[in-house]
Formats: sequence, structure tokens, C-alpha cells
Amino acid sequence: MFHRTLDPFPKDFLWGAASAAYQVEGAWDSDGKGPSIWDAYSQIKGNTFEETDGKVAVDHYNRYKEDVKLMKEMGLKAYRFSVAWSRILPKGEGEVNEKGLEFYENLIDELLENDIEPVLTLYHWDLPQALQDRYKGWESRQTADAFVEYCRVLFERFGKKVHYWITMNEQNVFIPLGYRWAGHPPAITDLKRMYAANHIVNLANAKAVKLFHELVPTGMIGPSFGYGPMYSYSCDPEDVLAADNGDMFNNRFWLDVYCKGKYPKFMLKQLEKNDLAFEITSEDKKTLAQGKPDFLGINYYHGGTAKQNHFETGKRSDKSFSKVDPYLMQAEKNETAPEEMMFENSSNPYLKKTEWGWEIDPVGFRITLRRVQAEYDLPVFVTENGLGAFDELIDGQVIHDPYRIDYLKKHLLEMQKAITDGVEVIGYCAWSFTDLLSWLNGYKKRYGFVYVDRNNQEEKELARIPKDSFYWYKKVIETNGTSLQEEE
Ligand code: BGP
Repeated sequence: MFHRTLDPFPKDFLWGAASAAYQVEGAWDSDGKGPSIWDAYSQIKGNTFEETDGKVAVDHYNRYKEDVKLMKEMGLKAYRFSVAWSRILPKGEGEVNEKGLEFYENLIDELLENDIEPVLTLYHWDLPQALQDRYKGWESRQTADAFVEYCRVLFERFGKKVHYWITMNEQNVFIPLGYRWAGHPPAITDLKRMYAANHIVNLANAKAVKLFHELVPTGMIGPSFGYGPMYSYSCDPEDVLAADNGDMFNNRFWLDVYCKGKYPKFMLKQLEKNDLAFEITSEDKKTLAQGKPDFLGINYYHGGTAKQNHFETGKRSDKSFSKVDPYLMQAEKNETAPEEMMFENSSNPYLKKTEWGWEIDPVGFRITLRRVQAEYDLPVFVTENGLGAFDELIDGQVIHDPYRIDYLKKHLLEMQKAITDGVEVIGYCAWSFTDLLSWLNGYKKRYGFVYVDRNNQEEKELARIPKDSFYWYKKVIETNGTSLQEEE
């Protein structure tokens, strides 16, 4: 679809940036916080890149005022952050830690005083270790119940101050990485257990949404999903069918549950045939049907390309993806894996890649937004999008990051085209505001608008230094996106 002119961004568009508790806060055991599964996992040698952990991270816990001041200077309209569950309930359930609540209350107040809309994520992967020990984490329905009680504490405390809430961050990433690929805690490699745990997270999500609607009727809540559009490698109908399977396997298996309240039938049948079916009680069906969100959070980095699987063609084609790429998970050798019978991943000859091998695909962003609008018809909140790169601090004061500006600009223009097509996008949070700890890449892979002067080994002064992209995004916000169409 070609547009001679693009629609302007909506008047109250939420220009934002995002972070997650474990990746920025530090203060891992301060003021009564209990350990999370990431605190424990990162202490085992070899689990993380150069043994990096979130003990100090970028010390946002102690420097949140300084960070909010920079957000204000940039003109940010929204800041997405997550709450560390084990700050609120050190054991995951039971006693509430007032000091933990105070920290988030202060942060929320600071944001509001500076006219920045808080966007609160309830779960960004840092499950309290106590729940892992006591119930085997997401493998138990008791953890889902504990999650709902944790949410209740936050809904009651912040329901009047926070309008936008995110339930689960990228369930489609933390579940496979935690229970299949052993790239995240609890580092399990068992498909059957993975699908069972995933179902429990779905129940927790739906129950939290339902409770939210009872307690905070004026607010809005939704999950953040890591969406990757699936392309067909060729116009061979067999490849088109494979891409459809890929879409079901990677996207609809989660999104249908969130937005339609039930699993896609083809996928359930496929799991049954592979002896991977999980228990869905009639009570569960009711629960899922009651969890419809108010908006859909979309995290977009890249998609994937599918061709007919090798069982059908009789030969195996190229395998160019690493086992733990969170957006393209495919079994290498395990031929009983369900997706092996459905499609095969392939690289896309049209796309360049980042320094970390992720495809750069701004048009895929427009495709993403159009597909989710067409299929689920909910307002979309882009809750993550950004470029991970090596940044160089020059003379201790400047960071020139034209590659990040170029990446963001192209994505934002495609988003504007999607809006012009008819997609209802309410906000956009770039990943990330400050540099932060990358789960598996330490401080080398940077995403922020604000450089944080530390590296994997040394914390140094943790000085905050705005990058060129900071000033560029400031202008985008000031002009409500019109600067995007100006020639540089
Ligand atoms: C998403 C996560 C974020 C962030 C981002 C970049 O999947 O929700 O928390 O980490 O990816 O990932 P990485 O740091 O691995 O490049």
C-alpha cells in the first residue's frame, strides 16, 4: 500500500523507552529484597557472559532520580519499567516488604511529577527463587496463584497512579529459553515440561487480567509479546504452508490464548501427536476465556523465514541460526521436536544483520503491526524495539551512534505507515532508555539512548552520558514524529 502522505502520529502518542528491573536496578539484596532466579543463576560459573550479573547493574535503584531527570530532559512521554516481584514479596508470597513498595512508589511519583506516564510490567523474568525452590516455579499452579496475589498487592497500591500495565514480558521467549534450551533459569531441557509450564503462565496471565479488571476498571492491561513475522522462503505453496505453520508455532500459539482465550486447534493436535499434550481442565478453559487484554504489547526485533521441512523434501537445508536465538528457536538434532514436522527456518537473502546476527527488517515491523491488528483487533502498544550494538565512548564525553538513529528512524517510519494503513498504535517504547545489562551479553551489547560508563568487569562511576541518538529522539518527540520525514 503506497501513501502519498503519511498520517500524523496521534496527538497523545506515548513516545517512550523501556527497561526491566534485573537489567537496571542492581541493589539485588537491599532493603529486604529476596533473591530471584536470575540472582541465583548468574552466580553459577559459565551461565552468563563473562560472569556478568545484576548485583549492581546500572544502579538505577539508587539513581532513579538522575535517570528520570534525563527522561524529562529528553521529553519522554512514557517510561516502561518492571517490578522485581521479590522486592515486594521476598519469598514470592506471604509477607509484603513495604520498603520494596516504597521504591516503586517513589519512582512512579517521580515520573508523574515530570509528566511521564509510568508503564508497569509485572513480570520481566525475575521469578522469586523461593517459588522455584518451593513449587518448581512455573511448573506448579501454586506459582500462578502466588503471581495473582503479588499482582493484587500492586493493583491495590498503584491502581490509581498507573494507567498502563503489562502482565508477562515475552512469555514466548522466557518459557522456551528456561524450559527447553536451558539458556535462562531454571535451565531445563524438556519439551513436555515446557508446554506444561507455558500453560500455567497462560493461566497466571489470564487470572491477573481478570483481577485487574475488577480492581482497576479504569486502567489498561495487556501482555508484551515478542512477535516475529514469518515469511515464506518462496512462492512454492509448500513454503507458504510452512510459513503458516511457523506463524502458528511462533506467534498464534500464544497470541490466540491471550486475545481469543483459546489455543489454536492445529497446534494442540500437533502437540498431542508428539506426546506433548498438557492438561487443560474445563476450569482452565473458563479462566483463559476471561483474560482478554485491553491492548496488545508488541516487542519487535525481527522475524523469520520458513521453507518446507526436510521430512517432506527428503533433505535437510541450511541451518544458519543458533540454538538459543530467542526469536528463532528450532531444534538442531532433536527430530521429535514438534516444529521439525511443520517448517524449517531459513535465512532471508534480502535482509542484513546486526553485529549480533539479528536480521534488520523495518518493513517486517509494519507487517507485524498490520497482522496483529487484522487478527486481534486490539490497540497496539509497542513495548520494545531497538538496536543492540557496540558503542564507543570518545574522550569520555560523546557517543556517536548513527547506526542506532538509522535503525530507529526506519522502524518509526514503517510504524507511521502502519498507522496510515489503519493500525491503532497507542505508543512506542524504544529498548532501552539507559544502557543496561543484556541477559546473555553483559554490557557489550548496548541499546540505550544514554550511555552508562561501566563494563563487564568494572562498575567505574556509572556515569550517564547521552548519546547522539538521545538528542535525535528528543527532536522526534518534540515534533510528534514530523522530524522523521525531514532530510538530514
Ligand atoms: C527482549 C527482552 C529484553 C531485552 C531485549 C534485548 O527479549 O524483553 O529484556 O533483553 O530482548 O535482548 P538482548 O539483550 O539479548 O539483545
